[in-house]
Amino acid sequence: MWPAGKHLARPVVAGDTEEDEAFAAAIVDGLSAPTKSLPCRYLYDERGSLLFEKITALPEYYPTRTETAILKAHVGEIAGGLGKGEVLVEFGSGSSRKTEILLGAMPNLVAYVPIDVSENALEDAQRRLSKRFPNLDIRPVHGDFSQALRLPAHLRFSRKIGFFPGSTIGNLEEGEARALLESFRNSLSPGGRLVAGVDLLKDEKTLKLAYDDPAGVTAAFNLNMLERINREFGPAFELDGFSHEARFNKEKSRIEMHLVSGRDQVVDLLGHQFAFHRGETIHTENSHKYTVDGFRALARLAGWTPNRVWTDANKLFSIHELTDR
Ligand code: SAH
Ligand code: AVI
Repeated sequence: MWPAGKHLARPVVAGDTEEDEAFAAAIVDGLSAPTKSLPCRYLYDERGSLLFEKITALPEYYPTRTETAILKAHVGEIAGGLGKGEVLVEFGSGSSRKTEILLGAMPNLVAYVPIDVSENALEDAQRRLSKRFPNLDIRPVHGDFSQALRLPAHLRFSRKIGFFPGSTIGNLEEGEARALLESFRNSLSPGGRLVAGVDLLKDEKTLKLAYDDPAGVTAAFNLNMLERINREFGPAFELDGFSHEARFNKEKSRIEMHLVSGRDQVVDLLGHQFAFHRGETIHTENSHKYTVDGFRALARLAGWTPNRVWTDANKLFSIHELTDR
């Protein structure tokens, strides 16, 4: 039996899930294109989520500690008056560490719904949070946050607050980012509110160091994409044949992560032969950097009303409050 995916020359294997099939199809599509790429959400398997957590503690990776400091400094304003009878929905929740700051200031929340593609990250976060907040109803959703939100029946009619920290919005192209903010508005309406963390445009040197740290943790995070493919569908990639590169694309105001082929090589994967010439890359992630006004304009295009904005003194990072009215 053969799957329906148009490029998928691979038999369905017993035990394959829909998720495996979607990943396999994305690999074949991405590596068959003239400019090779892989969707960045596949960076986050169990190992990828652990490596991302290590990135967040690096001295060069300023976003996490800066956003955390902004949240701590302004939690009264950000969360004040919110939470009573409401559901907090977090998109791409990962470790939910920043969420703890908000949860501490929202004692009357009805439920917390973390959504993530990384099952391990969701499980670890639930374990930790249920110890710290034993009375909180935690309802993890394992899945893609770009899909329409389906809440358990008893929560469907509660007012919803969205939380989208980490500048994960920056990982989407402009059109996709607008569509995602629109879909969040639909999921959170009526009377919805979104608190979103957005990394700000800054000098190239700071940006490149944040995405190419000397300890090589970001390189390991990026190369884990190939290791994951080898684990799930391989062996296919020779890991010494590829290296990590972080590029600043000034025109598009973004850092790009690439995996660069160090030699001419052919990779045998999923019934296909993917040819790489020396220097050719697989584009694995974009991380767009916004200005405060640029993000507010994008939010408006998605139908939100931008309200308050909080930043740090050095204007490295911003937190935006968007309302649905
Ligand atoms: N919110 C956390 C984690 C940010 S890392 C923080 O601010 O530190 C991005 C997170 O989004 C990861 O946990 C990753 O697994 C998740 N993610 C990425 N793409 C996703 C998608 N399409 N749907 C759901 N989760 C996604
Ligand atoms: C999750 N996301 C916003 C991170 C970022 O900064 O774009 C992922 C990351 N990639 C490399 N380092 C961190």
